[in-house]
Amino acid sequence: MEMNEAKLQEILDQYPAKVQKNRKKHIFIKRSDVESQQIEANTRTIPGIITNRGCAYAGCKGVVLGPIKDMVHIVHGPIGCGYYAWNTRRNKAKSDDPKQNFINYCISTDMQESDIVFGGEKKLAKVIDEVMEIFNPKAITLSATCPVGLIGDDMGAVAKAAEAKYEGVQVLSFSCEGYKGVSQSAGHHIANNILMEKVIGTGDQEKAPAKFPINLLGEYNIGGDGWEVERILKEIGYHIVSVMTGDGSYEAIKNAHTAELNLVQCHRSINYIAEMLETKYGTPWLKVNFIGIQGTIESLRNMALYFDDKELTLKTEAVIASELARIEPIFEQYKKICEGKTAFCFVGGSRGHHFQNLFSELGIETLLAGYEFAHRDDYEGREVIPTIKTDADSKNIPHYTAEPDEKRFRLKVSPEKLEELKAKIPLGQYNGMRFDMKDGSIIVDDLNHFETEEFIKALKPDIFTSGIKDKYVIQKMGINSKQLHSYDYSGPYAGFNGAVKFAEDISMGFASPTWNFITPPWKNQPLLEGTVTEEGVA
Ligand code: CFM
Repeated sequence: MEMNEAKLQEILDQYPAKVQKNRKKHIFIKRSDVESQQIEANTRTIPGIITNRGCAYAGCKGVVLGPIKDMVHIVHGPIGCGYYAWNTRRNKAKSDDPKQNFINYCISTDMQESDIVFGGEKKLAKVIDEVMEIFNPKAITLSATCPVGLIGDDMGAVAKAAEAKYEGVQVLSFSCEGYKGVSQSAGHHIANNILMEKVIGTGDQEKAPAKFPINLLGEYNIGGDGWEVERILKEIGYHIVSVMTGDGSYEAIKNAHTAELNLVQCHRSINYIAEMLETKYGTPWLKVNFIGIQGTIESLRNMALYFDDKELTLKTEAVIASELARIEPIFEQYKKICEGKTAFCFVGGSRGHHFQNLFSELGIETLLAGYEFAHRDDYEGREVIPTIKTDADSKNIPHYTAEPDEKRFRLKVSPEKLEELKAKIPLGQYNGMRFDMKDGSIIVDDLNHFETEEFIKALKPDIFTSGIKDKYVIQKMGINSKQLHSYDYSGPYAGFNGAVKFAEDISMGFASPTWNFITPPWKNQPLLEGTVTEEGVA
């Protein structure tokens, strides 16, 4: 069955009128014969609808701060919120100095009723003392959960007192209470602002120690993705100043100002820092996508165009050629299993788009895609940003504006060269998901469980890549289901090796005999429904 406006309406008709009016704005069928297709995004989920979103605290602590390995991250709140501090996201990290790698620890103030009634500041200060005694880190983050904001604990004051007590230790406080936004997206922004204001640029280095220095932004090393990207970049000859934030290091991030180019993988979670780095230090950012073989190749070639160095360009091509020669024969084998299949790809804020590359390389067509918490620009392209209205929810994010750094601001390329490059490569730019999808495919924002079931019944995809909350429901419907948040214990899926690993994993899913033991609901339900009336069958 194909989706069209009438069939979409049939699904929506099952909602109460008010809900239908709301959800209609979050769904559209791709058409290339119209110039723009606006979607509503980054707005509140209707209460009672089973959504897959997380909270602002999850976005701040869980996503952006958590992967920084040489800081201790303290969660101020009840122990339940510690779930997002518990490494379920699989952002891996290794360190040359094992005493400064705290990635495996989950630290919570474990607020109890008495702390809620009498205040939790003392308990937080005590936890900082314990952390200093046990781990002796150079820096600490404090992340607020909902009750902290509700009772009015002054975390900033506790952080300041701790900095006075432990000289040279930076203690950063993040007001990222879950309710500060409609999803984890607000938490990304809160974390970005404070990292930019208080960490980036505090290192003493004036110049990177090697040629072609870059920062890799929005790469969280899920299942080792960042390591695979680093492997390729290092082989070509790039110097990676810092990664934000997968396997990231506080010490390295302090010197991020020394890079000559910022790469942006997940723009949703980190485009704020990318923009501010350009304003403050004059360093442009390049949108990359290391998911998929062609995406990786294109990103590498764009980087070479930016640096415009003969040797680097030759090395880029040599690495691409040798990697392709190695992986293509294996990839082709998996392609035979995957070709002709169909997919739904619904993930947080950028993977719903990024992974479509890999699907199409394997001959799989994406019928439906979307994001949990993206903004309109992720669907429609970065140029729509000025037209996005700020609502009350976005005003919860403390404002921060970066200014050019008097000493360190330096244009990395001349304005003329920048314009010339912008015509060739995505500098300071990304396209929305809409542009890469076929006509007739469905784009859904904040897909919920009801719609998930309805779209599956209507389109019966062969594979559904999604998150933890939806994965098992889908699997029980008999659909090969792959989790793209933590990669179901597998990975990496980025770069050349990652593309092969992904192809292998989903092929295994297709070939599994498990599906013979599951009867999808529609096989037991009549496809046509009718009623007997006096006039006969209607
Ligand atoms: Fe960026 Fe991410 Fe994503 Fe994200 Fe996330 Fe994630 Fe994600 Mo899960 S930072 S927006 S908040 S790519 S944890 S590593 S997989 S929802 S699509």
